[in-house]
Amino acid sequence: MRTFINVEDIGPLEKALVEAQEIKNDRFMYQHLGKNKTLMMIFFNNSLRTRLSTQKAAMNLGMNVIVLDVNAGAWKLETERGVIMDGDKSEHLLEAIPVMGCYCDMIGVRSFAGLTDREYDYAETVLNQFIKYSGKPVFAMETATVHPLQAFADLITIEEYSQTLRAKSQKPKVVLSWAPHCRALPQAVPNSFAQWMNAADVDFVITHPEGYELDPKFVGNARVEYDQKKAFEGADFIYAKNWSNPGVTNPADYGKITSKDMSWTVDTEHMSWTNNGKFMHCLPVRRNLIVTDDVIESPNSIVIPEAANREISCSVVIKRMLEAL
Ligand code: AN0
Ligand code: CP
Repeated sequence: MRTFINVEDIGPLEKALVEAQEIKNDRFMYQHLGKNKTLMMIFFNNSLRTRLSTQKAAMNLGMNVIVLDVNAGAWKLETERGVIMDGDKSEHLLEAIPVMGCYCDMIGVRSFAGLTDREYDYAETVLNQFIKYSGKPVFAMETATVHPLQAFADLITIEEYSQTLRAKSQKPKVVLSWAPHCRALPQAVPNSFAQWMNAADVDFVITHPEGYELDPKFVGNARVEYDQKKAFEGADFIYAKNWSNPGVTNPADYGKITSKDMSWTVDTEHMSWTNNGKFMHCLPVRRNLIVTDDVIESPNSIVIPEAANREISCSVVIKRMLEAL
């Protein structure tokens, strides 16, 4: 595997899930693969889980790890070509990337959407420059439009909590629900979640206020239900997330907050509509905007085991990349 961006990159999901459980049972079984290999993690944005779980996964696999926070100590980077660089940016990404590639065997990139230029964000301009100019395998640690390490961890978690249903040959009903937020957030998490759920063996529904339609390439064949209550009925998993307006129905709304409707906050009444459903969120989460204290603290909240599975999803991804070096 040379890149990890979309669900197709991991190949058959059943195989990836078996590998995930194998690694979860013995996290150090592939320790020999990473000997004398170096992972470079590059952060253009903040992180808690991705930073820690990716480093942990790489260490489990015997790798050395270098972490660069671009905005904390590196030269400010220009990303556009053709710019006269007489401002505060001392270095161009087009030199910085191949230089970074010289010092490692594999690169993880976190670079969020700017949320001002839809075309630039959806072209994955920064990620694609890393792929093109670093000369190394590259995986997304949340880029402009995708967060596949999260979606893979979410799938692992859903499968772990679906064993009773699977034993009865039933599919879990999984609902991705928009929820209100005070800041404009990217669409990467819901995009990848939708892409992975469409590929998985689940009954998948997306619910959000009108105007918040995700990009059709991620929605695929998913059912979109604008009535949140109808969507939640009979759900086994509620996956809450805010995203800013994707600009699909109205391009001028791209990256904007066009609803702050607090009736979408997931509370105990919302959860009572479900089939004793589990509550999921990628974290970080703002309580009492996305979800109430009661719901996130309830026994049905699986946000912590979900976060724990980030180490597992990342271990599978790095292992596959090491095998292909
Ligand atoms: C980011 C987002 O919504 O994409 C990261 C989530 C993993 N969240 C925030 O910026 C709060
Ligand atoms: N879920 C997730 O990616 O969290 P961080 O932004 O803390 O890495």
